[in-house]
Amino acid sequence: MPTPSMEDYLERIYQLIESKGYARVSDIAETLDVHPSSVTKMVQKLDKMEYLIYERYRGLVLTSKGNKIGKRLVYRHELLEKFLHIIGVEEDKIYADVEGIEHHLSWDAIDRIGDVLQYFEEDDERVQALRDIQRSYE
Ligand SMILES: [Mn+2]
Repeated sequence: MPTPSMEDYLERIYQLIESKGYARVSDIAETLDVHPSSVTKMVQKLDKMEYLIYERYRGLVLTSKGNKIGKRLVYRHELLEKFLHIIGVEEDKIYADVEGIEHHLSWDAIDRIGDVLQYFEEDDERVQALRDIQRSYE
């Protein structure tokens, strides 16, 4: 199992490859706000664990195992953002909240949160009913 920090890297690498077609150490360092030497170290570790293949001058590619987990991690992040949004969390708090909780929930909890998200997405009246409760506390 990847550690929370490894999960952050795999999530970011997957996103970079999705959007740009490649993930360079410098891009990973910049978007995660860490020193490039830390990225190199972590990338070597992820290579050993067979999440990716890293070649110093050619960059890195995710293995199918790395790609699969990267995809799940991005899905999890996006699901939690949608969930916090629909339950009415202030927009400027959502990203940091997701970064804070995403590594600490079981996949079972993620799936159940997905159920609640679907429950609200299926019927806007449910969202409005929730807003009514929230307004009643103001
Ligand atoms: Mn994240």
